[in-house]
Amino acid sequence: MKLYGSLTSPYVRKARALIREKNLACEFVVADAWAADSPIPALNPLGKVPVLALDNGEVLFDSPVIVEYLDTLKAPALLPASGAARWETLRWQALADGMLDAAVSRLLESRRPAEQQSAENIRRQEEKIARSIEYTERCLGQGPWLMENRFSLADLVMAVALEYIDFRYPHDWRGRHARLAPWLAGVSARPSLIGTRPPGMEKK
Ligand SMILES: N[C@@H](CCC(=O)N[C@@H](CS)C(=O)NCC(=O)O)C(=O)O
Repeated sequence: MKLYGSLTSPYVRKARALIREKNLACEFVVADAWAADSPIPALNPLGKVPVLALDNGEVLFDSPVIVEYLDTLKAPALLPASGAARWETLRWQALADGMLDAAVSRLLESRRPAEQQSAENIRRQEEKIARSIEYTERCLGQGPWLMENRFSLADLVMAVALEYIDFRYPHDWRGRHARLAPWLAGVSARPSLIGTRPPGMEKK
């Protein structure tokens, strides 16, 4: 099994961290989706990473599909198999992915030539991120995990999203969300997250 992706993509990091959590055998192939000679469009018509190439020749994309597949390979499952806990976990993943989409969109907009940038688009993306951080803190219980009494996919994907926001859209969200900050510090201290931190990302 081979996972294709870049060291900085947070969508790829979700899969890389899960592979470490579950101690799966998977080769990591560094591939830049934007490069002219990238192998990615031949594997994924959308031209995006991550891509997971299975030993039987099948190829999986995108990150929610890949993490769900990887989670089935070895117990214990980080995504509950059924019931309310499953939908809740998938909703956390949808929120985390949406936060990443907003942070990426904001970053790409801010990298356009100044006269072509849309301040309105940047503001909309920042509002999505602010509301999502607020929502996450509101849902956080007293324990160290987002769901039930154990570490789950919800914690992993939300930690990846918040650390990516620190990396690409640094701002003082901790000042207004005093409970979320220690929660993130706890989850991001896991070896799976330390070992997949992008080059240049500092520990908060
Ligand atoms: N929804 C996709 C998003 C993946 C994504 O946007 N990856 C970026 C890297 S961070 C990419 O490959 N971009 C290349 C492109 O958009 O052409 C997923 O969850 O896998």
